[in-house]
Amino acid sequence: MPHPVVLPAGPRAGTLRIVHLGLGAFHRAHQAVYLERYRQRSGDASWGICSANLRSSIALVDGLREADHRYHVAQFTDSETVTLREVGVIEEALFTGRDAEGRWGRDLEALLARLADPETRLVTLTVTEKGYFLNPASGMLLADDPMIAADIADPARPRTAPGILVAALARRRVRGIAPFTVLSCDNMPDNGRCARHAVVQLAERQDATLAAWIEREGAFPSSMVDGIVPAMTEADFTRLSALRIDDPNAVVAEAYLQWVVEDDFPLGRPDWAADGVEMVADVAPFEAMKLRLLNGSHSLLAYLGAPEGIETVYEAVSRDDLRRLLRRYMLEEAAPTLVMPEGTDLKTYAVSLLARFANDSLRHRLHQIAMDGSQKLPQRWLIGTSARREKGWESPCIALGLAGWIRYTAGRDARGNAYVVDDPLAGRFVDLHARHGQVPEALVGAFLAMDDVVPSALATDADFAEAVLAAYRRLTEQGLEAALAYLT
Ligand code: CS2
Repeated sequence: MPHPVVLPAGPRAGTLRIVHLGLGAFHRAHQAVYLERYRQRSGDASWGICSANLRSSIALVDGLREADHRYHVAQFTDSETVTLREVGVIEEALFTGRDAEGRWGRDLEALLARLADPETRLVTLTVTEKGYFLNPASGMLLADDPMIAADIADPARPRTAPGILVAALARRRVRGIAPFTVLSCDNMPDNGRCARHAVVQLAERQDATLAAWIEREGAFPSSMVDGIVPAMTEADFTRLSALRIDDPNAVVAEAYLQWVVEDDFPLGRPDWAADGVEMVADVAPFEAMKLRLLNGSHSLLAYLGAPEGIETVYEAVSRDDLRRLLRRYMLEEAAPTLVMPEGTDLKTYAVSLLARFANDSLRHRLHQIAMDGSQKLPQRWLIGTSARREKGWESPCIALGLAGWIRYTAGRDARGNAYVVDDPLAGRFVDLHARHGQVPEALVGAFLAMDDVVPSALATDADFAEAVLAAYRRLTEQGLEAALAYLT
């Protein structure tokens, strides 16, 4: 491939009106790229980002500081076509997680001061589903979670995203500064409402008048984000080196990006519609479409493919039977549960997803997607499946998917190799497999009875349970190929 030119970062002015919580690969390759485009086009540098990592990536934060907060994004359409850009909109990087010595909150005070600054207008979030600390089924705050309990006990030294937002909003209220707008960019339906719930419920534990003020004055628009950004591998760094990008903070992503945002920003926002951000009155149809079709398909591939030793999305969709499964799932099973956004044709969208999954320049690992299934499955599979069951319709693809998930959570692949099941409920999975692993009926029943994951209408649906059990038996006794052949 000839060496493509690197698009240089735009001008910097140093006004940081945006604070981001969740500095990771996705943020660097998605929201930051949109803002970079905005800055380059408009010349307006007043919307810089202070981005904070709340968990474990101290090396990333320090790496960005060393690099004057500039890094590269390589956007691949396929292995032949890449756009390389330098991004400079993140002008401050902070770390508030736990360091190697177990100490929390190195830059916490700097982050809280930044959030309480009247210049800060907007807070964007990519803290993943579990970072909201809400019960996925009921939407109630997980007040007994040790991290949330720690924030309730010591509100001035918060560790969680909701805790940090509450502490900062309390400072603003005392100083007579209006709340910043909170824009969730996580893969959940009504993600703005989730952010509001988490923050208001946590504030209620501390100060009812603060909670009422946030509820009344705060804006929490929802947004749908899309862009495939796999975790970086050594091979990615080597590939970038060959393109003359030697940057430890670089990110490889697909070229495709979408961001649909509910337009509710009392303190203003970048005028970024010309840069591809779609401003709408209601994000819900976009979010349901993307979660059920894209993320729902991803999870099917992950739970069915990873235990078979299939490593990546690309490898998975190179198989005819898995590609057929996705087509059937999207076009027959998910389609009737969706009201598509105006102007978007479901079949065209589904076909474009299959093409994106077949991008041979990304190594998107199935185990990465399989992470946190307990938090992801309700919105990806189960809400749509409940709607189908209400109409008496079968859902064979999702029944097989659930069978795959249950099998995946055992932590052992078809060849007997162990892998880590990364999920907040992993301890419960171990327990269920230890107790019921030898009796498929009991095991499937126990998983479907997890009422913080599976909606009650599905949990009590005997026909559906039977379909999951039959799929589980087929999968574990006859293997994936046979289970898929039975379906299609
Ligand atoms: C994936 C998403 O890891 C996962 O669960 O399904 O990260 C997916 O790649 C993005 O949502 C695409 O926009």
